Order: sequence, then structure tokens, then C-alpha cells
Amino acid sequence: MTAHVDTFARDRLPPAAQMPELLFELPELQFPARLNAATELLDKRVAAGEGGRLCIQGDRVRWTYADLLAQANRIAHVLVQDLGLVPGNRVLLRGANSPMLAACFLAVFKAGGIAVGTMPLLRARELKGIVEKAGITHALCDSRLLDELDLAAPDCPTLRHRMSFVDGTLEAAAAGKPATFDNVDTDAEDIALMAFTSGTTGVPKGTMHFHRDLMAACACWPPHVLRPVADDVFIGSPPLAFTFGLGGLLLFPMSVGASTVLIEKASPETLLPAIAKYRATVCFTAPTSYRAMAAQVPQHDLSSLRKCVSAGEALPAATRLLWQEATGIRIIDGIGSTEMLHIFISADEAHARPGATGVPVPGYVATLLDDAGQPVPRGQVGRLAVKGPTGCKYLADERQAAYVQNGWNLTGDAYRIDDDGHYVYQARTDDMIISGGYNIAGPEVESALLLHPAVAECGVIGQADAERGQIVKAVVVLRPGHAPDAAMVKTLQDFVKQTVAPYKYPRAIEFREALPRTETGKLQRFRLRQENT
Ligand code: 3UK
Repeated sequence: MTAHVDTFARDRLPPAAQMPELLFELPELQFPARLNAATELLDKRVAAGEGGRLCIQGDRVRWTYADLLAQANRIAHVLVQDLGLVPGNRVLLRGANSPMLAACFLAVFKAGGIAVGTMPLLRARELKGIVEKAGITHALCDSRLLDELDLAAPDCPTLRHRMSFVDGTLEAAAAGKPATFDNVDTDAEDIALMAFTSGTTGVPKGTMHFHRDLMAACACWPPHVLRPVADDVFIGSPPLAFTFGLGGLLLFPMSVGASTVLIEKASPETLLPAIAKYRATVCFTAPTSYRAMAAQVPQHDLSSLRKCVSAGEALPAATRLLWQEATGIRIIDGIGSTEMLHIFISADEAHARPGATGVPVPGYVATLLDDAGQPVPRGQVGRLAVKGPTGCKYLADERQAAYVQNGWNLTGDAYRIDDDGHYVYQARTDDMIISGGYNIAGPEVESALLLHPAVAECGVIGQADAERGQIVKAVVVLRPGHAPDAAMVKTLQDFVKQTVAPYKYPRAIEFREALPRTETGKLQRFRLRQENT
């Protein structure tokens, strides 16, 4: 029985026939019918006598589990008493990563609301799209990011209650509230989170996740692959609005009683000093960030660091190597998606192999399908399909039928399984380049280019070509001290021909100062493509 009074989100779940099939075989995936993620992650830890353990650090903030519990409870009271929240309402959360933003997420879960994280850089137009789609009723917003929300507000009739934090408004309202709160007794299948995909084109897709989904993600990849301990100190760059960050920097550390460091704008330049300052042990960031940080490693004391996680896009073998040479640490790669909530194929340090993502995480199964939906023979490239305890549930979206087919979640990625059962990433299916009849995966050409010492970053796309259909085109950012001239084009082309099958070499190379990336560090190949048509 749902605890939601406002059933807007529930009413917009996909039809039963389009729901993903769910697997709950592991003993740790036996969940009760009533489940509130905040109770599990926070209240229970304090009730077990561990309230004195360090939980969240940030700029001039050091909260224990008991501190976070009190703060989340107070904010939950503000939501319910002052802002009239009823269970099932959607609460937009907007802010840079910080302890306060984390407390807001937990407060929403406690009050039975639905947390809708938004990327700090979103502009009014994009915010409006999310508010409309999700029927947002409430917003808690970092005061420094109010401008764009205020711009959007007149066009957002459902958004009835707004309150800012950082400027002291929410903080003051919370200070006047009791430090205890009776969490709403949510159904395990009540929606707790709506995460919007970074969306390259068109209307953004809202993925919905139950309270149980949050706990299922905590039960799969972390204990089986990451294996964190209670003394770990987590740190990293992904925003809490991105499920990679929400899991890695909040849910997972809390699920083992560890602590997390939430810093604003964790760029490569700020992340390394922060690791040293907080003596962080587990780091989450994107492949490009590891690549950018590798050169600066010697200037920092990273002796505390023991585990590094990469996700968001494929980890090139060259980047893995650079980081291992700089730190001695083997990166844990993992593919996850907003739809699946978190990582479902990965390999720990001992099983990591350059160029491969890993194997299905316990709790998940995977297969590779051809265009007719049949499994491809071993060794051949196919469309990745996965199933597990979490799955895609778009908010009122026709595209559900494309992501979920026959119960499988189709992530849109092309993969190959090697002789040892490791999943080797090829490309997004729509990024595959077809040139002169050959299928070429852009990321493979990128990996080859990244092995060349002159290459800082690169992106490889298919460019329309009258003769070949498409040709392989590389957009390259050079390291300082290298000239972007015809000789360099030739050098890089020859280099690729020696590294991978020669027909894959980039027939066109363009040099640039920077590549277009999302806020989560993903290369925007579609933008490179648009600029090349
Ligand atoms: C790509 C990867 C190769 C892949 C995410 C971890 O990235 C996350 O979610 P998004 O919805 O994007 C999903 C797509 O990104 N991708 C992600 N990781 C890898 N490709 N190797 C990887 N290791 O195309 C996937 O379909 O933004 C990642 C946890 C939570 C997440 N939301």
C-alpha cells in the first residue's frame, strides 16, 4: 500500500507490460514490503549506537551521523509544517555538492517526498522543462543558484513553495524545529527519487526509483566490487543530482557507516588537494578527470587513497595506465546508467583489465543482442541488455518501450564479450561509425590516440562522406608544446595505424583547445557531429 497521498509520479509509471523484469535472488536483496531509505541509511545507524561516527564533511562542516540525522529531521519538519509537503510531492533540489544538500535529500526521503536533483549549471529553460515534466511542487535551492530558478518560476504554476539555503533561510527555519521526526512509513515501491538524464537532445527523460531501488543499489556493487569499510572516507566530483554521485558520495558510504566529503566544484585542480586535506580513501570521478589529474599527482600527498572508481564513459587503457603509474592504484571501472540507478558491470582491482569494463555485478545479469533481439554469438558485437534488482522506469515517456524490451534494459551501448567473459565496451550504438562497410567504434580509436604522448584529449566521430558513407574524424586537444600542424596529423594517423587495424585510422583530424563535455564529464559526441555536418 502506497504511503503517497499525491500519486502524480505513481500514476505516471510505465504500463505493466513495459516494466523491466526484476531479479531478487541474492539473500541481501530480500527487502520488506515497507521501506524508507532514510530510515535504513540514517535512523537505524544512530539507533544502533553509531551516531557519534563521522558522516559528512564539507567546507567548514563536520557532521556525525547524529548531526546529520538532527539536521535532516529539522528540514523534514520545515518541508511538512512550513511548506505543506504531503507524501508523493516532488521536491526539486538545486545546489553544489555540500552537506546541506545531502541533508535535503534525506529530509525529502524521510517526509515521503520525491527528491529531484538538478545539475547546478542548468538554466531557466531546462529547469522549466523538469518542473513541468515532474510536476514539481517544492524547491530547495542554494541561494547562489536562485537566479535561474527565479527566471523559470513565473512559467511554473505547479511550483508553489520555494526556499533557499546557504543564505540562511532554510537553516534558520530548520533551527526552530525539533531534532526528531517520524519518517513516513513508505512502501518499498514508493518512488523516492526522480533522476533526469543528461539528455543530449529533446525533452529530458525522468527516471523514477523506489526506496527499494536505492537500497538494492547499496546491496550490489558496493559490497561485491568496491568493498568499502566503515573507516573509509569517500570523495569525488559527480554531483548528487547525478546518480553516480548520489550513490558513490552519499548512499554507499552511509550504507557501511563510512564518511563522505562533499565539496563544491571538485575539478581536477581541487580534487587532489582535497584528497590530501581530508585523507580520503575512496575517490569517484570520470575518466577524463583521472587523466587530467595524473600529471599533478606528485605534488600532493595521496597516501591515504586506496580505491579509485571511474564511470560515466569508457575508461581508456592509456588513462588506466597513467593513473596506475602515478599512484600505484588500479582503477575500478564500472558502467552504470541513470535508468539502472548505478553500476551493473564492473571489475575490482584484482580483476580489472585494460580496455574492458568487467563482468556483471552480482545481482545483475547481462547479454548481448542483435537487431532482432536474439543473443549474438560469443565474441561478436551486440547491444547490451541487463536485468537486476533495479531497472528503467521513465516518467510518462514513450521512450520506455525503447529502453525496456521483453523485460531487459537496453542501455544503448554496443559491447563485445572476450574469451574470458569480460565485457569490452565498443561505443554508444548510435555512435558506431560505419565507414566503407566497416563498423568502427569511436572510443577504440580514441583509446589508440590517447596512447600518443602529444594527445591530451580527443573525440572521434563519423563524418558524412560521399564515397565511404562516413569517415573516421578525430578532434584532438594537444598537450602544451605540440604544434597543431600537418606533420602532427600525419604522425597521429601513422600512430593509430600501428596501434589498431589500419582501416580505423582517422582520415580527418582537427585540432582544438577544448572538447564539449557535459557537467558530468561526458564527451558530447553529438555536438562534435553537429559541428561537422
Ligand atoms: C555510458 C559508460 C563505458 C554508457 C552512470 C555510473 O554514466 C552514468 O549514467 P548516464 O545515464 O549514462 C549512461 C551511459 O554512459 N557509460 C557510463 N559508464 C561507462 N560507458 N564505460 C563505463 N564505465 O553509454 C551508459 O549507457 O549519465 C554511471 C553510475 C551511475 C550513472 N548514472
